[in-house]
Amino acid sequence: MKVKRYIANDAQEAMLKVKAELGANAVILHSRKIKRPGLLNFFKKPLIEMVAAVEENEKDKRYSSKSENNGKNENDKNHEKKYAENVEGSHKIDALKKQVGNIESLLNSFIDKMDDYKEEDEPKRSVLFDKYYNHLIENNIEKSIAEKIMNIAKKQVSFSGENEEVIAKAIKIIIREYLATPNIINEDSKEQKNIVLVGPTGVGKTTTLAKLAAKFAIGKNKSVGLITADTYRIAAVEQLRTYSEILDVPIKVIYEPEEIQEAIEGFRDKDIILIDTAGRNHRSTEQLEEVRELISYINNPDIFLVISATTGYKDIISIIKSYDFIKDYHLLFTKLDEASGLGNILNAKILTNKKLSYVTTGQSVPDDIENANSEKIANTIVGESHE
Ligand SMILES: Nc1nc2c(ncn2[C@@H]2O[C@H](COP(=O)(O)OP(=O)(O)OP(=O)(O)O)[C@@H](O)[C@H]2O)c(=O)[nH]1
Ligand SMILES: [Mg+2]
Repeated sequence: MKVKRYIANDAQEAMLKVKAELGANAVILHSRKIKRPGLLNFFKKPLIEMVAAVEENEKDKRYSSKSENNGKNENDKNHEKKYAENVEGSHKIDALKKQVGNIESLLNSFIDKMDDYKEEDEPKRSVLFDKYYNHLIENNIEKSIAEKIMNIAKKQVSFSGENEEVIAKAIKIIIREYLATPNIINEDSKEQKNIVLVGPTGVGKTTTLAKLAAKFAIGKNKSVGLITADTYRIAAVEQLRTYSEILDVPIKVIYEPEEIQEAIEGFRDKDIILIDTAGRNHRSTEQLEEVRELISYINNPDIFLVISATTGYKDIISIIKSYDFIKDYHLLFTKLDEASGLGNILNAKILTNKKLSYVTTGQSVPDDIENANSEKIANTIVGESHE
């Protein structure tokens, strides 16, 4: 690893120096303001000291991830198509819903009583029930949650008789109720919104931030400002800067958590401020402490914990645990197009009891984002037919 120290007039100039010499994959280890030497310079703007490092062979790896992503694009299209088909399917389900409207209120009362449910009251599970139970497991729903869902659905069958359509419908309603009503950003709020995306590395925070910026700035004609606290990789700043140029929304880069206050102050005329953070290893308490510190400087932040729908259950638990220092946040799921099943959305929702918000379904900025829709997710999990 090559480590170098740079002094520059401002952060941007320092970044340029690092980039020119160490390349886009350089990692900023440290940056701080320093006083200019000499008495006469005492009142002048401070200089920036930046220490950066790069893996010696890192430059060669720069393009490999790009070609991988291109490969993914084809896949994305297929998954997106599948997802789109499920949307179409949801219209059919709407019609079905009317026919079995009374099931719904019945099930809701079961969900309320679910925690009193006693295992020994269970009738034996039939082949059809086993099939649906297995289907839920295959879609990454955690075992105990799948058990609960099937137990509630079973009650329904004792009213309606064992009929595949009724079971499927019942399961969809139960899942939908568990997922509850998502809560998206109210872009018409009179107060300025300070939106912060946090989460593990590589889940899609920056891409999602750009999608949201486009949604608000172009789609809703709001004034938007971007702030990035991710200065660990030069490429990360460049990534957001590129979006900022394309979308014509201003961007501010901060190097220390406390600088966020000044950056927000500078955006006081904006309706919405979107704040990107560096991907944090949820197993590193030190890295998480920085997130905690950053958030502590923001008034009324709207925090979104970004999780990839492809994450395994064990990691979901560990991610959720490591972010439990944040009292209030929303869940934002990415990469639905790549997930083998959407069960982890349900698992995370039940584990956290936080509201769902948006989901992302591909790499395209700004298109591949939508408001989370509990019914659509439930329909996707259960599917149309299992014959
Ligand atoms: N298939 C798919 N890929 C996505 C989605 N969202 C983001 N990506 C891709 O995931 C990769 C990482 O995205 P970033 O936005 O850089 O992720 P990040 O969380 O900001 O990463 P760090 O800042 O390094 O923690 C990129 O290749 C994105 O194109 C999505 O919904 N579906
Ligand atoms: Mg990022």
